[in-house]
Amino acid sequence: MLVTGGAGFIGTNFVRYTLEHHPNYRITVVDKLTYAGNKKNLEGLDIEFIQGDICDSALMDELVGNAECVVHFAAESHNDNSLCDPSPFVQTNIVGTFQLLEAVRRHGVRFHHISTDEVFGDLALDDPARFTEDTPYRPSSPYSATKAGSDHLVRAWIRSFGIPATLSQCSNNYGPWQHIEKFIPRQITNILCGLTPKLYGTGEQVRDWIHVDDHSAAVHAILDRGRLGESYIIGADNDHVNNRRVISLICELMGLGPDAFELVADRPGHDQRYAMDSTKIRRELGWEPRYTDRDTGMRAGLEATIAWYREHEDFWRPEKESVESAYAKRGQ
Ligand code: NAD
Ligand code: TDX
Repeated sequence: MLVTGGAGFIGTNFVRYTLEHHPNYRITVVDKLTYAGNKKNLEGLDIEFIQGDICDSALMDELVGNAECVVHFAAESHNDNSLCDPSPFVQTNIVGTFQLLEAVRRHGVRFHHISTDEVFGDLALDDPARFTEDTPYRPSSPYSATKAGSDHLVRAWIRSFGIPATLSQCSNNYGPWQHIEKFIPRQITNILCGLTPKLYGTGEQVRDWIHVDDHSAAVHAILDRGRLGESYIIGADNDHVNNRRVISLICELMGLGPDAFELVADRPGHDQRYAMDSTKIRRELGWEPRYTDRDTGMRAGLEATIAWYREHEDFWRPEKESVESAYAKRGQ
């Protein structure tokens, strides 16, 4: 199995999950090691690691040619960064995916493309609808537009060239090894550093949070039993929890009052609500998230995540100051 972007947040968790639950795979990770990737995340694991760029067509040809399947996580992944400089997003998310698809076409290898809920755009806060596999694409940020572009390429390569591929669109992930630029680890590490947690705008926005291990399990269900050519939505029914509730819960779990956060400048073009209808993957493939209970599911996942960041200061401390000073320049 070739895992692209395996030194990032979800890739690291997926590699570890695979080694534990599917030890029949031999894993090669290819990762450019951008600011978001860290080779130390994979230290001590029985895998092959190659530092490389998915835009490098010769390297992708060689690695894909040696694999039986490819799971494609590598991407520029942070919305706020895409608002400052979209160019690496176009390069990696679109051109990089194109290079992988061409290699997959040459070698006829099984390909799974990791996409996101954001390709569907957003819902109004009072809209009870959920995204399904048939929801039209309507991305709103440079990040989500480039992810939508990569999905379109995958679908075109399936239809035009018959590559053996599947796609999945998952909602917001949380868990260990997530970069501290992202919402949940940023607030946890702020509190650990004695800084005030920062909520964009009024915090009414809704993200359908899912624990990263549930995402990994869903990807394996698709690899094992998914129908070629199909897309699968992955979500854990957390679309009743807004950002304000999440930040309050983190404050409480870390011994602060529920209002111990500050409101900061909103994200331009901020998507309001994501909500996922994951009926298809549950019915067809029998996948179920483990972190689901409507009242305590996120609490249990957050408690474990907070404990992980407490115990792994070496993962985040070296970058904390520079991440916060970049946010401070933007009033966030
Ligand atoms: P991340 O930013 O933590 O990790 C991305 C990894 O890709 C890093 O290790 C980075 O070094 C590597 N990378 C970047 N450009 C590369 C290139 N040109 N060549 C090779 N490697 C490169 O991202 P993440 O949160 O782990 O997201 C992984 C995937 O899951 C992305 O495709 C993202 O769109 C998707 N996704 C993320 C979420 C989420 O909540 N984080 C939700 C749904 C889908
Ligand atoms: O400090 C913050 N305060 C805050 O209120 C940050 C960093 C974010 N936010 C808000 C913005 C969003 O409404 O929290 C929400 C989550 O923000 P991010 O962690 O930046 O995630 P989001 O923009 O929703 O995108 C994430 O989910 C979909 C991932 O980063 C994407 O890669 C994935 O595709």
